[in-house]
Amino acid sequence: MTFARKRVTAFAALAVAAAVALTGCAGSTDGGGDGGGDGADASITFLPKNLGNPYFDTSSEGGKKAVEEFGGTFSEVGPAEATPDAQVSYINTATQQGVGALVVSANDPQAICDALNEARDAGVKVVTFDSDTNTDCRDLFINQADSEGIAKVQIDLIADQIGGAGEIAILSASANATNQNAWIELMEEYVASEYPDITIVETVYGDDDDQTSFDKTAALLQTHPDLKGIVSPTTVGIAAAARYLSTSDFKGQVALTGLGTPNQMREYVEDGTVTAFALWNPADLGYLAAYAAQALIAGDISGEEGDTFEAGDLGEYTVGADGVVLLGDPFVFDADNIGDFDF
Ligand code: RAM
Repeated sequence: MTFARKRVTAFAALAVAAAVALTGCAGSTDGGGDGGGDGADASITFLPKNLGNPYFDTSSEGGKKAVEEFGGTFSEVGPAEATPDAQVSYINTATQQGVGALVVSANDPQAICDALNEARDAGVKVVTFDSDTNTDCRDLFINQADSEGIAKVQIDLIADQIGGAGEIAILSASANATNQNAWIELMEEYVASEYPDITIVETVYGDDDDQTSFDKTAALLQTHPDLKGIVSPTTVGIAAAARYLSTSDFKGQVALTGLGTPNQMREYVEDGTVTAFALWNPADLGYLAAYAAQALIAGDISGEEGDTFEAGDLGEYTVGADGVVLLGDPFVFDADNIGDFDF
């Protein structure tokens, strides 16, 4: 219904944003935002769920671009594995260094809260992005898209790809990830209310690790011989599942969708393993998170509902309920448009 129209709008916005955000920092002066001037002491540390994930490489690129625009200092640190408390030591180090802000995607809603609150007591602003903590351990959460919309787009895609009936399974990231768990719960509710002929037979966890995700895909297909489709709401999971399917007898027989980056999924769309999947622009997400952090450091906002701030090329944003700032809508990629994107 409205989705087709949204796609067009989001497409235009993303194409422009991708061009802007991914050309690097060359020639970029202040993009009209008025954060400049008081950004000199803005040292901002990005802490993704783990390192080595192209999704977070791209969000950090966006963050770095923003920090360079407002004249702060950017750094990125993170653990090798996306486990619940692996980020604690990085948070403690940033606190000791007295950085201006931490920008964190959480592997667990609670496990890093004490460390984050110690950082805040020491004057560090805490912005979560992508995967939130509990609300009392951060100043703001930069949400990539409305969770209901993220759940709906993935289920509508798989339903379309399997003809609206049959067994499906979910290949998630790590078992405690706030973002995937919220989306999975909403996907289950949405299937129950909208698609009575679809059954979610199992949810497995690939831990946002390529090999684990690959192995879990193989196991799912063995365990459930009638499986019609897999939904993987993680860029690591969907790419590993696509790689498995692409050289197996299940290619073209078992549908796969979820959340992926165009660069990781391109070959599987081109070889017919995957027809369509969704995401937002991670570069924009990092860019917005960095501007939000800078606005907190500068004292332009405190994170209260109704606070507004300028996010460079992305324009003005308003803080919503529970300290959440929303980037935009998810976007669907398929064979017709995937060539337009490079991230
Ligand atoms: C992976 C991570 C990230 C998630 C994306 C969709 O890269 O789990 O948190 O937002 O997938």
